[in-house]
Amino acid sequence: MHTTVGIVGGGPAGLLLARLLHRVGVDCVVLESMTRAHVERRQRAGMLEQGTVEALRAAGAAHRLDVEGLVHHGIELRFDRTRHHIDFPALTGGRTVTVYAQTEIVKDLIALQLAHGPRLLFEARALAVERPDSGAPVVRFLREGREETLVCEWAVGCDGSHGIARDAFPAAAVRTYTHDYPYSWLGVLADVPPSCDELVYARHERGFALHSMRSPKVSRLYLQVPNGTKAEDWPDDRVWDELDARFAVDGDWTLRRGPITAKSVTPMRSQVHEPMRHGRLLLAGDAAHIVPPTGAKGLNLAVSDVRILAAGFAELHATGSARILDQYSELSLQRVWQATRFSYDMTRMLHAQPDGDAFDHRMQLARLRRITASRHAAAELAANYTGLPLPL
Ligand code: RFL
Ligand code: PHB
Repeated sequence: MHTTVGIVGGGPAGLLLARLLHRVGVDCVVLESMTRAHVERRQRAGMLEQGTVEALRAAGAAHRLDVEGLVHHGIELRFDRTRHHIDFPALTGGRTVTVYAQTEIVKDLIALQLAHGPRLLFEARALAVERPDSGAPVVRFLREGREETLVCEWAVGCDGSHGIARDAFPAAAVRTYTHDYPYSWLGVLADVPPSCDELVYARHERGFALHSMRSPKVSRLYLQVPNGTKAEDWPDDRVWDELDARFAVDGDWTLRRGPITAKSVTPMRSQVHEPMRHGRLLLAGDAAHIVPPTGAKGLNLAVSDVRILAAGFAELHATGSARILDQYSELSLQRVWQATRFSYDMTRMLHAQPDGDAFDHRMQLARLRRITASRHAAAELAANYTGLPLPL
């Protein structure tokens, strides 16, 4: 099999890249190791930056998003039993964010791709990317028990944090930066209307809690839990009681309870692999970097990588110049490190330290009070949360 751009991984990064390339006439093939049903069911992100929404529109993949997506004008920070609204449009010159589940983005992109191309192969597991230094990298993959090859002009690894594309970088050419956090998130999905209009990020001595949503009928909630926690140790009543304790405020507010339909534990890690390009192999999304979910940046970063890549391939196709592709790693990493910093700061500011460090606790409160007291401090949070500009 031959193509111009061989894409490993059919998550949001790979699928969106394929769509954007198809729109500018660049041929590509997407190899996805899992089944369509599996990819469409994986519960992940929910909060989209404005630039992410614009990229999905540019890809012609926002018809349902524009109808069902919930536009949010801010978030709530909750601490000391008090609620504080951070008004994004007022602080950023009109920017907003949109709640629309990653599962729905993936469904929309898959439906488009299966109807209009380019080629998308499920249950096609890439084994290795070979010869990234040559003008024709090769992806070896396994399909229906047989090994096949995809010969391309460029290969893009969009295969997530456990992918194989990265392994094709020579060890001496890569530097990996990692920070592990001493806590995880227990996430639940519940068939109950959200108890709030905007996302609530709550800092509490018992630990962090987040109230998010998937639709007017479905709530998504998270609790900080110790590393190593098993979801089975958290029966539904315990989850709701703990959420109640952490979201408690002085004044009127009640958390609605409903049937929990999914429960999972996610560890928290920041990791960046540099560079994001080696020869004709480029990495995008979680394959190159992961952030803790507190800043809602993972999916948005995957999309910004893809926007830069798509601009690079469009330029190459139209003019023969690889100027943007040659700068891809530096351009993307600027934004990656800013999002890594923001996610780290949000995480550190909102989670209880397991060793109960009293000084740390006071620092967290001082940071939160500064954000709610100073327009400048709030504007800095709002600018990062709604998304920094693309460095293009
Ligand atoms: P994905 O989504 O992991 O997709 C990678 C795809 O590659 C496939 N694959 C392979 N295919 C072929 N051959 C191989 N050898 C392969 N190896 C892997 C996989 O099956 C998969 O389909 O990476 P991508 O596309 O880079 O997208 C990244 C996002 O999924 C991720 O950053 C976000 O979900 C992170 N995230 C959030 N991001 C946000 O922007 N806003 C949020 O609100 C947000 N909340 C979250 C999150 C992630 C979470 N978890 C579970 C980690 C909340 C949570 C709880
Ligand atoms: C989610 O809705 O899953 C979500 C929203 C915001 C975050 C993390 C997760 O910061």
